[in-house]
Amino acid sequence: MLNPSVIKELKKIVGSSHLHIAAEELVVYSYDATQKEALPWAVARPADASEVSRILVLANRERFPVVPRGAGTGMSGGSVPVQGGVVLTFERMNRILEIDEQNLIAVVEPGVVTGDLQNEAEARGLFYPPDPASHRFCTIGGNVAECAGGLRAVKYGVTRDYVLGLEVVLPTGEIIMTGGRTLKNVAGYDLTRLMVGSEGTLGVVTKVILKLLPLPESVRTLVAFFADVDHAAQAASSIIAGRIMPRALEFVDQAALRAVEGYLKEDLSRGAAAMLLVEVDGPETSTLREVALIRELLTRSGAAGVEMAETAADRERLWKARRSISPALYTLKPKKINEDIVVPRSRIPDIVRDIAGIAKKHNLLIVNFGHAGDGNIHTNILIDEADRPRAEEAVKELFEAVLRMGGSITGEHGIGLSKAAYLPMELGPDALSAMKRIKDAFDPNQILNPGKIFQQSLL
Ligand code: 2HG
Ligand code: ZN
Repeated sequence: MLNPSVIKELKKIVGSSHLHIAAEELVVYSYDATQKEALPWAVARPADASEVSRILVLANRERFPVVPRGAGTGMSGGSVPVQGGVVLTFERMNRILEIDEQNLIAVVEPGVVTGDLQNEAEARGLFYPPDPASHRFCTIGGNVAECAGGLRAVKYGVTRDYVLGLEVVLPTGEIIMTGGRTLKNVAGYDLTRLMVGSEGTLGVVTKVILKLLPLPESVRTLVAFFADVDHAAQAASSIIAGRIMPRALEFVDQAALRAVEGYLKEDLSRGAAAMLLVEVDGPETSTLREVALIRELLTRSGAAGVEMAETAADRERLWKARRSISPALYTLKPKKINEDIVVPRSRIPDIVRDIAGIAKKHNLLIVNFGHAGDGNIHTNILIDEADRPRAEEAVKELFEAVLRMGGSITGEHGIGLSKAAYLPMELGPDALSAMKRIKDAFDPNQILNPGKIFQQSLL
C-alpha cells in the first residue's frame, strides 16, 4: 500500500484530479484482454515526461511498483499490476503532435489510438501500416511496448519497423531520446529497438517518432473458402512460396468461423471448414496481376470458392469479421487461453496438424486463426475452469512442437505474465540471463512493471 505522504506527493506531481485511489477507478485499470487481474494501489494520469520522471524518482525512493498501461487490450497480462503499485495511464498524453509531410514522419504521444493515427495519415495520402486487430482501441504506447504486429505485417513488418525514435523515461527517472527523425542512425547501441517490445519493463515511452509511407494506390481483397483446414493451410504456405507478397494473408478455421458468424449474426462462409482472407496493395496494374495469380494458386490448392470483395463496404465487412474473432470466441466457452505461436511459414500445415492432434489427445476445444502470412497462428484453447490442467499440458506440448519447427512461442503478444514460465524453453539459461542483466542495469530496484517476462524465481 502507499502511505498517505506518498499519495500526497503523487497528487502534487500530477495534480489531485489526476491521481485516483477510489476502488471503482482502480478496478478499471486492473485487467487486460487475458482476464488476468490485480488491483493497483493508485492510478496516475501524467501530463508529460517530466511528471513521469518525478513519479519514477519517487518510486525508487519509496520502492513501489510503477506499471505503464495503454488501452488494456494486451494479450499476455503485460499491463496487469500483479504486485500492486501505481498504474500510469496516458489518456492526457494522447496527441498527434506532428505529421511531417516533407519527411513522411509522425510524432505522437503514447496515448494516441492506433486507428486515429492511421486515419490521420490516410487523410493526407500517407500510410501507417502496423494494424493490430484492436486498432480502434489500442494505443501507440502499448503497441511500442509489445511490438504489436497485426494484419499487415506480412508485407509491411511490425511496430518496430516504423519506430525511428523515442523519448523514454528510464526507470531511474532520466529522460532520454533514442534514435531520431532520420531513417538511418547507428550512433551507439540501438536503444530504440531495445525499448520496442520490452513490455514496459525498461522504460516509459513518452513520445514516439514514426515512419510513414505513401498510401498505396489500390487495394484488392479476396476471400477463399475450403472444405478442410489442411488445404487452407497449404494454400497459405503456397502463396508465400509463390513469391507473392500480399499485405494481409489471414487464416480462419471452422470453429472460429462459426463463432464469429454467430457473434455477428452473419453468414460469411456458407458452412466452409476454413477461410483465407488475402489482400494486396500497390499500383492498379500490379494488384490486378497479383489477384489473378493468387486466385490461380488458391484454386490449385483446392479452394472450394474464391470471391473478390468488390466494394469498400464488402472489404470492411470481411475485416470487421476477422477483427471480431477474438471477442467472438468467448461465446464458445467462458475461458480463453490465447497463444500466438509463430513458425516458419512453410510449416503452417504441419503445426495446424499437430495442434489438431494435441486437441484430440487432451479432449480440448482448440481454435486456430490469424496471420498465416507471417506463420503466426492464434491458437486459442477454450475451456471451462475444470479443463485448465489439461489445457496447460496442451500448451506445453504446443510450445515444444513450435520450437522443434524453429518457431517462437510468441509472435506479437509478448511474454508478460502468461508465458513467463515458458520463456526458458525458448531462450535457454544464457540468453535469459543476458536479458535479466539488461533489466537489472536499467532498473536496479525492480520498480518498473515487476513480475513480467521473467519468472518469479529469477527476480
Ligand atoms: C488478433 O489478431 C489478435 O485478432 C487477438 O492478435 C488474437 O485473441 C487472439 O488470440
Ligand atoms: Zn493477432
